Amino acid sequence: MADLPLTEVDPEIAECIRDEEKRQHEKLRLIPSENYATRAVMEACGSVLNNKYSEGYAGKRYYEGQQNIDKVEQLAIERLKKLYGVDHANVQPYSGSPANLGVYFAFCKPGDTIMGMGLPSGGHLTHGWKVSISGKYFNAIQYGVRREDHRIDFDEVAKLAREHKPKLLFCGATAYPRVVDFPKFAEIAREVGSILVADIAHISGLVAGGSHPSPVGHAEVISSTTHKTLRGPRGGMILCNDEHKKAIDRAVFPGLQGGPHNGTTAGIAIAAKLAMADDFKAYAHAIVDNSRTLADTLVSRGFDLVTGGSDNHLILIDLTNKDVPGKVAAQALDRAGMVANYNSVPFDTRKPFDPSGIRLGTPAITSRGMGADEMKRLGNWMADVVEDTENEGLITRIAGEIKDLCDQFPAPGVRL
Ligand code: DSN
Repeated sequence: MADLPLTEVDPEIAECIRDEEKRQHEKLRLIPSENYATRAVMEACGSVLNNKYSEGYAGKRYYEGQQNIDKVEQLAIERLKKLYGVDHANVQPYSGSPANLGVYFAFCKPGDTIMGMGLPSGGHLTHGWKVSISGKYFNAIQYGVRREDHRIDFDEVAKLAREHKPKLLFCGATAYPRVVDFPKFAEIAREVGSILVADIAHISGLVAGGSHPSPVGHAEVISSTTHKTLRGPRGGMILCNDEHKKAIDRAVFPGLQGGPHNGTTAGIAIAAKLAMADDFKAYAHAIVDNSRTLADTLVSRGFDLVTGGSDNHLILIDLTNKDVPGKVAAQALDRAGMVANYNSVPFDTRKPFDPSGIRLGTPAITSRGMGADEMKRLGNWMADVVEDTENEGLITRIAGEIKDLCDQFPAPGVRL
């Protein structure tokens, strides 16, 4: 069995993968944290690197046979250092949540005070939300956005920081459609003696490509996933200056994890190399341009966007004025070939599992090469569906039009 292809060994799983390839080809994938990893990244993830254990760091491993793994990890580290202009990179966190746990473990003890953006305002679970270990093991203080414009409330951030003096101040979000003002956060962190952590999971590709300001020089520690706008494998990374290198490395291994996933490490190295190429800059800027065009189209069709628009890769729509719950809208959009996720909006009066909004973004459709014309068509299709969620005739027609569009823009890394 060991040398037989998947289709023979396990036809059921082979069929699931084929169906997923078809789905990823024929739908417009709008979940802002998703993308298409390049074919080279996928090859590395599915390679023999999967077979090797390598606890430790290059030159200091607990297993023999690291001749190739050490090279892979060093390439990933050196490329990320160059790409982001930092002293050090740890590429071993299994994903974004373990990366953030690594940061906590490097600097905090249980019960210490930390501060981050609340989940209902667009922050991540691991920034101190009460159901997450970050909210249970630490004294987590949460800041939010202003009620009037849904922008980060820096008066509140400064007031809470002065009052609680958190050891770590997290900035960065999962559902915030605007630029994160890193210098402002850094000023507050400096004043109260906190370490500023920038979680750039959503925007690491935009930062690399120059379409979002960089936190380097402002945040002492930067955490991220590697598979969102950066377009690498499912993984995580922590970037820092030399001062924190030892603490971060120790926290990730042996503090938190065992052996790194070496195929992923190779994928990160490839993604970092590709992110240094000129066409990546064009891609990163196109993501933002597309998001703005899509936001404008949606506004012209009467949608109420959180903060009124977008200047990154992400759009958050409050559907209250359309009288359609987020879940109903997201399900109708999926049937029509547009895959977004239902999402709470700031000060939502509905429950998180049945919220008022939908969240969408342009990374994956930009990776397919789509531009302004496609964004305008998309915005109008979305409006038609959300305004008539039970019209299955309309939904079927739009699903067909979307499939035709998708046929003209092959998805990278997806082989049908
Ligand atoms: N919260 C996930 C997202 O933004 O989709 C990432 O962890």
